[in-house]
Amino acid sequence: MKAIVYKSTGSWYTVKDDSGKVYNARLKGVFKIDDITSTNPLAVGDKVDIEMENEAENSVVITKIYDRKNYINRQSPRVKHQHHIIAANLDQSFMVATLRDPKTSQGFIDRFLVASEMYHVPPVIIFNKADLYKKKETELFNHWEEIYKAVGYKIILASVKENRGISEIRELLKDKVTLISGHSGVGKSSLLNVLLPELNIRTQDVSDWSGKGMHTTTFAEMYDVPDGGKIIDTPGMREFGLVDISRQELSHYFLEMRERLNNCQFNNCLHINEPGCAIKEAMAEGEIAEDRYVSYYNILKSINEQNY
Ligand SMILES: Nc1nc2c(ncn2[C@@H]2O[C@H](COP(=O)(O)OP(=O)(O)OP(=O)(O)O)[C@@H](O)[C@H]2O)c(=O)[nH]1
Ligand SMILES: [Mg+2]
Ligand SMILES: [Zn+2]
Repeated sequence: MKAIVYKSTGSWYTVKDDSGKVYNARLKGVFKIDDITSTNPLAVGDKVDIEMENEAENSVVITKIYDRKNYINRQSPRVKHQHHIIAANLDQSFMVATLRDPKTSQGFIDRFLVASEMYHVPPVIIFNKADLYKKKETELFNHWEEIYKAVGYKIILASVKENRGISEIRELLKDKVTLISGHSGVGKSSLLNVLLPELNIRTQDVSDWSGKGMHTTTFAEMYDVPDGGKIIDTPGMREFGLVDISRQELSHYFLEMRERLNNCQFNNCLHINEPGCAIKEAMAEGEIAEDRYVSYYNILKSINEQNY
């Protein structure tokens, strides 16, 4: 029987079959997927085969894991060199960012965008808590909006509290599998709660997403969108550790750099101080934002330090 993983707590999984029936599932034996060494072999969004194990307890075993269309992977915050798959088989991902309480750094956003390009998951950046933005934050938002729109990313200004930007976000969800990520406290679960108000009744889970900042989301979990589509809430992350990336390929994941790479004099140009660098030239002419270049440079340095 086929099913999809809706929640993973480590050793136990919640899966749902085609008819919408939910089971507790565990993995049978040892699986190695996609040749990745990860802390979790199975992630939310994975497609699996299940067999009934104990009808009374509604428990099943997972006997097969299907190939992934894609996945988002990040470096385990605890163990370097280990990866953690956040979710699999995604159509898009939302980065929920805030300019106040807490403030998301541009470096964090850019790392997330690099990962989105690496794993071929189209990103949307949602700036939440717009109700809290004063002049300073509004100017910063306008500045970033200009930068990211020029690169080709979709930016939405939202306030869950004041119901701003919500209908636009709801439109984007239709018939898609969407991952929501971002720092802790930016309002991911609150957003989910306004998008799916009936969730409150359906999940009967009071501890996970009270939205009061007292309990934070601890496991990734997928929810069905009534009009079609699925949405995955994730625990907030402090940093976004990129994995499997070489210094040479990094600029391919900055879209405004990718389209200019062929114009660099050297084909192994890292765009630092090589002669005839098209990226530095484009920056001097204001075609590439300095802020984005700074992110590029900082990520490049961090790859250096890991000795890739
Ligand atoms: N002012 C304001 N507060 C908001 C808004 N959206 C969410 N909050 C508040 O921000 C706090 C954190 O919201 P959560 O939804 O729990 O944040 P989260 O991103 O799910 O956090 P983690 O589960 O820890 O990753 C709560 O107190 C929310 O009420 C908003 O648009 N404006
Ligand atoms: Mg949450
Ligand atoms: Zn260059």
